[in-house]
Amino acid sequence: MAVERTLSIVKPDGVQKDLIGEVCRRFEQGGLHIVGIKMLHLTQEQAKGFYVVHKERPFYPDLVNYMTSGPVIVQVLEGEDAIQKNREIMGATNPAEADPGTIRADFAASIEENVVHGSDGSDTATQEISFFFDKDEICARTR
Ligand code: IDP
Ligand code: MG
Repeated sequence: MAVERTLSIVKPDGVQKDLIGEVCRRFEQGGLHIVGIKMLHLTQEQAKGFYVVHKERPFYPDLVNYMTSGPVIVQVLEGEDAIQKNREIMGATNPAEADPGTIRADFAASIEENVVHGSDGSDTATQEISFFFDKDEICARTR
């Protein structure tokens, strides 16, 4: 294992349900440290760009509308094996298939409105972090 950074998003449904603190608490209890965080209301252009990998999928227009329907929290998480660890804490995309005790099993309304995003690999983590954060917006933990 190595110390990694990954991108997390509390999606518009998670913010609407006042789950920001609960989601961050689960990351912190799981050993993931927040090293960058901000609230944004994504534009259509930002949401389309962020999810461009899914642009041919039938759910893409709905996904873009959902992700622009309200503000989101974007954050950079740091820790041992952070990319995989974040995915474990989130649970499977479809809440019906997510392990008990995961964020999505506990709070997601549907396969679309599933509360959180997390990078799925080291290349995507690097790319997704730089999509939202300048270098000086990420603070190394000095204590
Ligand atoms: P992930 O968020 O678990 O990595 P992806 O397959 O990358 O899942 O899909 C990105 C997002 O698109 C999902 O989190 C969810 O919001 C939405 N999505 C994925 N599959 C479907 C679907 O079959 N119907 C509607 N929305 C979907
Ligand atoms: Mg994904």
